[in-house]
Amino acid sequence: MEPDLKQIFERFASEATFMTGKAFGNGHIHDTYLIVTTEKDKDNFILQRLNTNVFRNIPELQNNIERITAHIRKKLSRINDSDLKRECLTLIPSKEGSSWINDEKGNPWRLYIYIRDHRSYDTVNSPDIAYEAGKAIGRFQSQLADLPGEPLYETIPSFHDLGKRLDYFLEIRNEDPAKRAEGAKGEIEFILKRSEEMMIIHRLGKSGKIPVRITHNDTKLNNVLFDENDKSMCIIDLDTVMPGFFHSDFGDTIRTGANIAAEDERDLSLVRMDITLFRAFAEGYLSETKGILKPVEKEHLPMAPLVMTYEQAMRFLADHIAGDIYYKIHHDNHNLERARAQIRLLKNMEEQYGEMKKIVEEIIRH
Ligand code: ADP
Ligand code: GN1
Ligand code: MG
Repeated sequence: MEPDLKQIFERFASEATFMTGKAFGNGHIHDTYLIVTTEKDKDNFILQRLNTNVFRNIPELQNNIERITAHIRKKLSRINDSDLKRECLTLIPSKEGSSWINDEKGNPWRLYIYIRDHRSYDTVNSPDIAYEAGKAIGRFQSQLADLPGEPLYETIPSFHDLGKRLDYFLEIRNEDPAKRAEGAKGEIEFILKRSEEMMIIHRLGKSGKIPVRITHNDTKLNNVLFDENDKSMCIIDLDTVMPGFFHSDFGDTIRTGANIAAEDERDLSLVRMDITLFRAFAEGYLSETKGILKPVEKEHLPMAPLVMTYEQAMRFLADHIAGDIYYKIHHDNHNLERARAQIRLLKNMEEQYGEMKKIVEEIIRH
């Protein structure tokens, strides 16, 4: 049954009148709705039913987001001409003063101001947009580098812990609950063959050589919103902002943004990383972070997109084998197709790895 969006919306202190509500965006995790309001001079809103299968502790999750947005807003408010409603997510409290509510079935919901007049991309073909996205990720990381207080709550434990991801992958392959392992033999083999090589950043992190930072951890291109001039404006989807390695963010933006095909492209001949876009992302990212990155972090940046593409291929494949229990899917075998496209992308990155290293070295030298 469709949720009663009007009734849920009215439990928040938006001071605007509900006109329409409809499903919105291409996110894989939450149920997201755009709420259009009657008054011309008031905001529209994004209402989300949170995925409690993925996020187990909603109070801690929301507490993280309150802290993150308050910190960024404080920084923006010191800059002339900042547009606080467009450059940072704004949570609207419920009428009882909490940043989320539970509906009668116990499902949690939250409300954000809709970022008006934004542009959003699943893929890009313009180096200018790639540069802007890289810059936005770097800026976000540096904005949060001095977040006061306790470490952020780990909303999904071991989210980018490749060792644990691999353990789960092997477990689910052995268990094979949906009897799909046989049909994905080649893909499974591909993943297992690279398990040692792809562990490099993870190992350096575990041994303390790569520092733990505050990172976004889900820097898919469509989590960066752009303004009407294609300047990067706001980073959204803050649910996984928590301790992590800078590499995850750099790597995932390139995995999604420098791939000229869709994340789930079925025609694998279309899937490849555009090296010009890679350069633009790296230039944008490093323009904001060159001063804070340690030499060991810089040295391993070129490997980050490969590692994140590998991790994503493994995650999609594991979810296919598990019987599609994590990601929203739109048709049968969707997770397998996604995994295949990521595998193809990784192969293509492997071919271009030498060039990627040269480009990063060049940018750092200048
Ligand atoms: P998911 O975790 O499911 O990806 P997101 O929080 O990323 O959920 O939201 C899904 C989509 O909704 C985004 O990709 C974006 O298009 C849109 N969206 C989310 N929040 C806002 C906002 N405040 N303003 C405008 N669009 C938004
Ligand atoms: C999910 O929430 P969304 O759609 O931006 C996932 C990411 C994956 C991505 C793959 C919390 O991102 O980790 O990289 O799908 N988010 C979570 O498309 O698992
Ligand atoms: Mg998202």
